Amino acid sequence: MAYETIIVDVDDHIARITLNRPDALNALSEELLGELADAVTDAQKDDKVRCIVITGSEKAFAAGADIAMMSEMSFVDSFMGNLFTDSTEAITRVRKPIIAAVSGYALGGGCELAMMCDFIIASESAKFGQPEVNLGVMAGIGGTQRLARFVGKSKAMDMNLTGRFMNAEEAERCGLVSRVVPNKKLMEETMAAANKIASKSMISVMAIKESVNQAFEVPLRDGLLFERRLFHSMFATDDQSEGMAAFLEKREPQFRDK
Ligand code: DAK
Repeated sequence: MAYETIIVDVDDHIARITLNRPDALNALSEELLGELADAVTDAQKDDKVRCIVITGSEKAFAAGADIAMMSEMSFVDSFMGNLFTDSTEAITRVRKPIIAAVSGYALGGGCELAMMCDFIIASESAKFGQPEVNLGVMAGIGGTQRLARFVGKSKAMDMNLTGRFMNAEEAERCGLVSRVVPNKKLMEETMAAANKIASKSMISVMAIKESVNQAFEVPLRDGLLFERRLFHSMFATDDQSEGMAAFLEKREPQFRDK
């Protein structure tokens, strides 16, 4: 499908989606988030795709929701139109893993989009922030909720109340990003991680994603039961037999997603 605000490349089992509004530092418009939702939904349906990568430019992953667009909006427009809800829910419904590769600014909705992904790999130049307070508003798609779960109450309050930016080193230290890599290596390292995931059994991969996400939804006892039952169910798969046999036979497993 031809898109206006994103670029999609599917290669080697990886769908790589690049946000592409360079003149506005990839600010999130309704069109961009709608196209992104379509692209990840297509990637979910495409049997070739085993992992999804969302990235931006060197200067900006995304500098937030489009302020020019929002400046024209009333409460009624925002409430009745339910702005960004369908598109962001479509992104979080995807069952295949999504990696955010972040360079430069990931602010407001940009930081929130990165947090909707399964994990974030950041370049040394990455800057994260929830500066909506500077605009007389507040975060609206996870900046108070997901960020608090990632980094704890104190830093989530600090980021949201002061609007300050956090650099990559601080973001890694407090658990917002999984790793920081040199600027020039961002895509190489991210694609290596995506390829590693793509080589596993998709049954394990998708079950792991569901199970980790349960940790943020249910009490520990329920989460542990969910994990244990999923673990038990793995013994109904050919990939479990193959994975364990390959280990014992000292060879690489040939997973078939069966
Ligand atoms: N929206 C629109 N345009 C943006 C933009 C944004 N968020 N960020 C940057 N741009 C545009 C600039 O206006 C400029 O355009 P021209 O003037 O060249 O036409 C161009 O990108 C380059 O930006 P700068 O000239 O400002 O570049 P600098 O390097 O000097 O500064 C910066 C980079 C990232 C520090 C600065 O651009 C900046 O502060 N940007 C705004 C950051 C921000 O406040 N982000 C939060 C936006 S509010 C909702 C849920 C969530 C949200 C909304 C609704 N619902 C549930 C309904 C989310 C809200 C937000 O994210």
